[in-house]
This record gives sequence, C-alpha cells and structure tokens, in this order.
Amino acid sequence: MHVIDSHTGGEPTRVILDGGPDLGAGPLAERARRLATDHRTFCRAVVGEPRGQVAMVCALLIEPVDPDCVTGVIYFDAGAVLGMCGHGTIGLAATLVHMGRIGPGRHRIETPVGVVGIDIHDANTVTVTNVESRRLRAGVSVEVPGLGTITGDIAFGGNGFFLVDPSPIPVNAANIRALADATIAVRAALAAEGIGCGDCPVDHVIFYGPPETPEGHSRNFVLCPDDAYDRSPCGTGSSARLACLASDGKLAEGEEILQESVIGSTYRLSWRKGPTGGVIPSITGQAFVMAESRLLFPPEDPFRAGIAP
Ligand code: PYC
Repeated sequence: MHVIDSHTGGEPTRVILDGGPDLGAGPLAERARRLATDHRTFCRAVVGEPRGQVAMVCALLIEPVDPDCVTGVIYFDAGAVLGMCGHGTIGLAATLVHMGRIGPGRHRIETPVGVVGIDIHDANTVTVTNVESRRLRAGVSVEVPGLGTITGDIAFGGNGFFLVDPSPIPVNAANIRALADATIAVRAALAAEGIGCGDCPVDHVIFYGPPETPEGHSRNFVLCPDDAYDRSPCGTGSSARLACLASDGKLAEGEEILQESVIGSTYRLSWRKGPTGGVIPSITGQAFVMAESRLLFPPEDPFRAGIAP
C-alpha cells in the first residue's frame, strides 16, 4: 500500500494512494458508511499503531462522483470515519502538489459531506473553502461528573462539535492530559443525554481559552473521535467556531482571525454567507510532506491488523 504522510500544524495526515478496499460506486456518503461498517480492520491497520500513530488521520483517495473534482476522499481516524477533515484537506493538497498532480490555483475535492475548494498559494500554504457550516443549538448545558455543569454550543463544520468558551481548565500544553480527560467526560455526558448534531454524532469537543500571542483570537483544545487531541487548530472545528461567532455577531463577514491550537500552531479564518443561512468558512494553514512509504502487511505478523483497542 503506497502512502504519503504529511503534517498540518503538527497534526498528521496519511494519504492512501492505492491498496484500499473496494467501496463500490455511488455517493461518497454511502461509500463512507460502507468503509465504517465493513472495513474497520483495514482502518485500524493503516491508522493505528504500529504502522500508524496517535492522532493520525488517513485520507483514502477514491474516484469522485463530480468529474470536476481532482479526487474524492474519505477521512478516518482510529475512532471514526469523518464527514470532512480540514487539516487533512490541507495535508492532502500539499501531498497532491508534492506529487505534481496539481499546481498553484483553485481546485475542488469531493468529500462525504460535499465538495470543498482548495487554493494552493505555494507548496505548503493552502486555503480550504469548507462546506456550509452552522450552529444548531446555543447554550446547551450538561452535567459532567467531576466538572459540574458545562455549557456550550452544538455546531456543524463538516463534523459535529460541542464548543465550550470559556474552558473550565486553562487551555495550554501543560494541561493536555487534564483537557483530554475533561473533554472525553463532556462527550460522554452529551451522548448519555442523546445530544447529537443533526444527522451526525457530537464526536468532537472543543474548549477555548485566551490566546498566547498578541495576534491570536483564542487558543483551543480539540478532542477527536479517537480520543487524541488535534495538534492543529482543527479545520472543521474552526468552521463550527466561525458559525457560532457569526451567529453571535462577534465576527463580521470577511473579517479575519488567527486561531491557535493547544500546541501553538495557527490557522487564519474568515467566513462569508452561505446559501441556506449558514457560513462558508475559509481556513488557511500550512502542511509539510514528511514521508513516502509502502506499508507491508505480512501474514505472519501478529500485529498486521494493528493493536486492538
Ligand atoms: O482538521 O477538521 C480537522 C480535523 C478533524 C479531526 C482532526 N482534524
């Protein structure tokens, strides 16, 4: 299996160029469901240890339905098949440039939640124009063991998010373990109360704190479905955040902000009005290709399917 690894603001993406399962034809959302239900072993083998790494997201390239798209892609981590992935799309774009498949300018990529745009500024710098994002509910409170009442917004940015601002725990690198434990507890409390995000689960939780740089708008900690935290500021999470800021009248259309991740990597963010009342997010970040490899799965390797959770 031929793969190319990159990172976007520290968050790894593994693009799978060949050797993936046959997902048949039809809309990408259907093929993504097939990947999630019928191919969990494949996903775990490629994304998880020992061949993958904690926090890795895989980008499985597939034939798009829309012939104007450079490729179709389904993203997954060790916990779930994702609707979209912002850092993954920046990593995929840098990978396609590295391969000579695309050059500077605007291109389209098809994902299970719709077509997204990419603007290639240079070999590493990419702007993603995401699918229309929206806040579904504001000020939702849940009782969380050990934390008390936690209040946040439910928003869609390509995945389902619960966004808490301000964070009950200072958002900094020294608190990563405590932040992970707290966000996992919040997600469990939401699930126990049956709180979802339209058709998708709320499988990502974000806590916000003050920025650590003068240019920053805020610093975030993002819990992903696999219980790892996003090293980047999270593209789909930033899209959900833009929808909330726009709904609250806290960020004007076209105004740009700098979002910091918990490790200090950054995205530049802005939004414009979407066709159905949401926002069309614009996310600019940088990715770097790290490795090109062939993954081998010899039958005699007892861990060829990854390490079972
Ligand atoms: O950047 O959208 C994102 C993302 C989702 C999960 C990890 N990164």
